[in-house]
Amino acid sequence: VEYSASMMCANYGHLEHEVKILEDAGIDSFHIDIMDGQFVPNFAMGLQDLEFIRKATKKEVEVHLMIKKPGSYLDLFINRGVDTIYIHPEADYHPSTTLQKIIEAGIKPGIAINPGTSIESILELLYIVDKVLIMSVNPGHAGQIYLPYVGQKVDKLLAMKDEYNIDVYWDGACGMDKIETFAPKGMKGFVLGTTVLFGKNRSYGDILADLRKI
Ligand code: S6P
Ligand code: MG
Repeated sequence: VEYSASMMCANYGHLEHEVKILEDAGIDSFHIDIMDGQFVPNFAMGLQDLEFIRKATKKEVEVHLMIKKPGSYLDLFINRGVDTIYIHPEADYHPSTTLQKIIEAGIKPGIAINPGTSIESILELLYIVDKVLIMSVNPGHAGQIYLPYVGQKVDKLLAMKDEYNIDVYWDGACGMDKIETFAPKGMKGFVLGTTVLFGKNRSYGDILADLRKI
C-alpha cells in the first residue's frame, strides 16, 4: 500500500523540514493539490510550492489539478519533474486529449472522480489512464467528513481494476478505518491529510508505522 502526503495540510512555516521528516517517516509520495477558485471554491498551492517540494525530495510527486480546463494549463505543469498528473474529467471539454498530452510528456496520467461523478460517465477514460483517484469528499477543502455513499462506488471501481488495468487511490478524509476496509479489497494507495497524519500530537514516523501494520 502506498501513502501520499497531502501537502496543503503541512506546516508551511517549516515546509522543507516537513518534507524531510515525512521522507524519514517513510512516506511514498507527495500530493500537491492545485485549486483555481473556479472548479472548486478555494485556492490552494501554486507553482512555487510545487517547485519547492520537487527540489526538496527525490520521492514521487503527484499533482491533483482541481482547475477548470486543465488542458489549457498543462504546459505549466509538464517539465517540472512531476510523476503523475490527475485531472477532473468534468473540468475539461476534451479530457482524452489532455490525458494523451500528459502521456506524451512522459508523465503518468490519472483522473480524479468526484463523489457525484459516476464511473459509467468516465468508463472510456479508464482505458487511457494508469491511475484513478477516487474522491470521498467533494474537492475543495481538507478536513471534511467522509461521504458514505461513495463506498459503493469504490467497491464497484475496485472490482473493475484488473479488467481496465488501473490502480485505484483514495483521496479525502482518509482514516485508519478506511485503510483497514479498502486496502484488503485492493486499494493501491491513500492520500493522507488532517484526518490521520497532520496536526496530531504524534510523529509522522509513529503514525506511518501504525498504518504499515494494517
Ligand atoms: C481535497 C483534496 C485532498 C485533501 C485531503 C486532505 O480537495 O483534493 O487531497 O487535501 O483530502 O485530507 P483530509 O484528511 O484532511 O481530508
Ligand atoms: Mg487531492
